[in-house]
Amino acid sequence: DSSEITEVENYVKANNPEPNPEYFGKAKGMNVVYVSMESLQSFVIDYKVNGKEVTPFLNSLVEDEGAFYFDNFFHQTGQGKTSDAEFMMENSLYPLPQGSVFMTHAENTFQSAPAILKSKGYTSAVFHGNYKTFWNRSEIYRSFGYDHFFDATYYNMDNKEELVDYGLKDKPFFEESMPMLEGLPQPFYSKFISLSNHFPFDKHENDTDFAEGEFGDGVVNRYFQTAHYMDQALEQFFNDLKDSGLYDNTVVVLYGDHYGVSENHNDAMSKVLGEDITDVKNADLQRVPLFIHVPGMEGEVNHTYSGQIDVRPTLMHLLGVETKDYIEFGQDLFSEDRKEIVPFRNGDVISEKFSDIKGVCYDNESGKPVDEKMCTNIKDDATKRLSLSDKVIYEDLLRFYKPKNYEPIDRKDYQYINPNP
Ligand code: GP9
Ligand code: MN
Repeated sequence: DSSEITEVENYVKANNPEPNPEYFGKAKGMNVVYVSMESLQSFVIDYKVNGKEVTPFLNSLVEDEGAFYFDNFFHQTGQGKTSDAEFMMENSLYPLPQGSVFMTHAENTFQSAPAILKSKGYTSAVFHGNYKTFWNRSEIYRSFGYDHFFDATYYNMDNKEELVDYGLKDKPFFEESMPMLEGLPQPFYSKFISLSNHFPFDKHENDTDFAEGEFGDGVVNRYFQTAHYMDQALEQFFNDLKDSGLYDNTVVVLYGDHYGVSENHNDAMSKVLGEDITDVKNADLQRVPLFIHVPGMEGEVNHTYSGQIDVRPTLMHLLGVETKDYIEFGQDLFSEDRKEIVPFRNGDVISEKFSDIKGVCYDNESGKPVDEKMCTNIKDDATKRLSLSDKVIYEDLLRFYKPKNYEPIDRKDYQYINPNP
């Protein structure tokens, strides 16, 4: 009932740090482009196979484009994989301990980024080379208030060479997306969901001259090849954004959605990294890349311990949108007094100094186990955040909550009709 939302509201208000005035509003009125980079983990950044960089384009973004890069940024997804990552980015609520919110709670009331920005004059759109029902996207996007969903029916899906299991390969996907993006009224809030670097990382040997790795495991070997192909597709997309003139007026956020190489491939991964894949190392490997490019700002590498939950307030504050009246569990990545804590759905918690991995408390610096008491604080904090967020979803509590200066949306006003029925 409504007293429960008051408990959540009080917690959120007491625990969300103030935005950093040096960043607040720096991207006011600009367009937004999000890119979900399928299965991309941070270990590929600056990694070389046979002396060649796997992701030369991404590696150049800080230096050449002035992007921000977050090297202690983690995915926090559960069974909902891509959809869980999307859910956090749009809502700054945690995904559920089981299943995907997209599948189980699509008709809840949400106060999502597309709806928040709608009242600021934004048009919103999702671009994805798979069909709209996958992950129940065409239902939950209505609850998020997405104006447009350009799914596979908007793309040329006739050439078998250009398809992988889940849809269109990244290069044709971004290429065919450009005219649709350019056709949107500005400012727009948009999301591109890439596909090529999806398990089992195949069907790209003729699309790049990047050789497979030689680590005795086909999945790991090919991962570098499909990641390289995605990197090239992203470079092409950036060039197209520049040619269209959009680049100078658009915030671009690139994020890895979740891990691609599971623990089943630890033998090969220990060859890749030249060290044993311990529990701590496996937790380390849940880092995914996050890049934010803000036109006119000089970026840098930022080391704050953070996760996908934290991106929405960061973006909103860059756009000059206050978030203190929204129910959100993330903390602005640029805030001076953010608490560096990353709760995971498997029960692990990583923080700036200590990490609780599979019930053992470790000191980050030494990597050695320490007295479990050192992790009590972060564990309690993580449990509190996760359980309040879960309650919001399970009991559909945002029904009872009306943020100030927010115009509620009605999911009935949104639907996504195929262009060629
Ligand atoms: C499917 C794509 C992949 O449309 O987003 O989803 P995943 O299997 O990574 O969750
Ligand atoms: Mn995915």
